Amino acid sequence: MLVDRAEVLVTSPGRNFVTLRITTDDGLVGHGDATLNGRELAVAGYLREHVAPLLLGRDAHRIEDTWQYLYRGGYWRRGPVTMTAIAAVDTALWDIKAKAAGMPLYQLLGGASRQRCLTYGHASGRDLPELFDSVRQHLDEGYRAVRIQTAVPGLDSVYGVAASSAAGVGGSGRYDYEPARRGAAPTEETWDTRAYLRHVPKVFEAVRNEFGPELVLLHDAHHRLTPNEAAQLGRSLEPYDLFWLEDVTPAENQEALRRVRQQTTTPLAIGEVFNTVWDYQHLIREQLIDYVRSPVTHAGGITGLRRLLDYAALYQVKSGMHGPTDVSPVGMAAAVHLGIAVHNFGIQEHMQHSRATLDVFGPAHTFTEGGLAPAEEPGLGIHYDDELAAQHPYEPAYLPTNRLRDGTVHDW
Ligand code: KDG
Ligand code: MG
Repeated sequence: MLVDRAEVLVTSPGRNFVTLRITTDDGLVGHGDATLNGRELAVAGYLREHVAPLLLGRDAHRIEDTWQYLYRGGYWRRGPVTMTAIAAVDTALWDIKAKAAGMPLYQLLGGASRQRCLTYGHASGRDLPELFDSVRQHLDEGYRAVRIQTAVPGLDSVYGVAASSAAGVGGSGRYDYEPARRGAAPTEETWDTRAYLRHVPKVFEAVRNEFGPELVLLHDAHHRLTPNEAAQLGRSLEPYDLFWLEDVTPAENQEALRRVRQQTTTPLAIGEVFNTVWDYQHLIREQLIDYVRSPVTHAGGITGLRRLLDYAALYQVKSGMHGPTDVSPVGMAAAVHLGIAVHNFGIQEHMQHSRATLDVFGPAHTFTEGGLAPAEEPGLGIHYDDELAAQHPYEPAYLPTNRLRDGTVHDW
C-alpha cells in the first residue's frame, strides 16, 4: 500500500480550509486537516513543496515512521506550520489505515471508552438578554455545556462575542462567532483589562441565577491577563463553579501558571496554540493545569496528540480539544475518533460549521444528547466534494489584532 498521490486542497466555503488528500496505489483515500487560521497558505506551501514529494512511494502503513521522518528528518522541529503539516499527513494515513482495516478509526485506537464525547458550544451576547437567548438556543439544540463570552461595557468588539445574533454562521441563524475576517490585513480591536475583570463575574452570577447549578459553564480569557490578574479572575469566578477557565495568560511562559494555580481552585485549560508534548512538559508534570487544549490538527495529528494525552493521563490531566470553525470537519472527525477512545477525555469544543462547509466536507459524525459520536463507517467518515470545493476559492482572511487604549499592541 504505497502513497501514489498527495494533493493539497484549498477551499473557502465561508472561511478558508486546507486539506491534505493522500491516495494509495491500491486506491484508498485519506484526508487530513491542514488549516492554520490566517496562515493557511504557509502550511499549503510547506506541504506542497517540501512534504508531498517525500511521501510518494512510501508505505502508507508506516505511520509512526513517517511521523518521525517528518519531525526529526526536517531538522527544524515544532512550530505551528510544521506540526500542522505533520498532523495532516498523520491524520490522512490513519484514515487510510482504518479504511484498509475496514473499521472506523476509533476501533484502531482501542475502541470506544464512552458513548459520546461531551461537547460545549459557544454562547455569547452583547448584553444579558442576548446572552440568555444564546444559552437557551444551545439548550434547545441539546447542549449540556456552554462557553460564556460577553461584551464588556466601553469596548466595541470583544473576542468570542458574535456581532449579530441574526447573521449566524453562513446565514444559518446561529450565534456562533467567527474571528477571522476577510481582507488584506487584520482588523484592530481595543482592550481594557480592568473593565473586563469588573464585568465578567457579574455575568457569570447572572447566568448561574438564570440557568441553575447543573449547566456546565466555561470561559476563555484568550491569553490577555498577567498571572496576578488571572489569579484575581479565577478567584472571582469560584462561586460560579466553572468547568474551566481557558488561556488566562499568554501561553509561552509556563511559570505564569504556577502563580495562578497557587491562588485559585478554578480549573485551568491551556494550549490551543501549543504544538507538541514539550510545550506542556512542566504544566502537566507539576499539575498546574487540568485540561490540554491541543487539537489533532495543530499538535502533530492523531499520533502527536495521543502521545500528549498519554503523558497527561499520568497526572490526571484531561483532553479539551480545540474545536472552533478553523478546525475543519476533517479535524473534528479526527478529534471525535480520538476523544471517544482515550481514557482521559474531558470535553470537546464544537463551534458549528456553516452549511456550505458541511456540504464540501460531508462529515459523518453525529451530535446527539449533548455529545459528538464518530462515524461508524471505515476510516474518519469524510466525503470531500471537489466540485463544491472548487466553487469557493481562497480569499485572504486574518484574525484581529488588539491594542490597549493608549495604542500599545496587546495579546489578542
Ligand atoms: O484561530 C483562532 C481561534 O481558533 C481561537 O481564537 C478560538 O480561542 C479559541 C477557542 O477557544 O475556540
Ligand atoms: Mg480558546
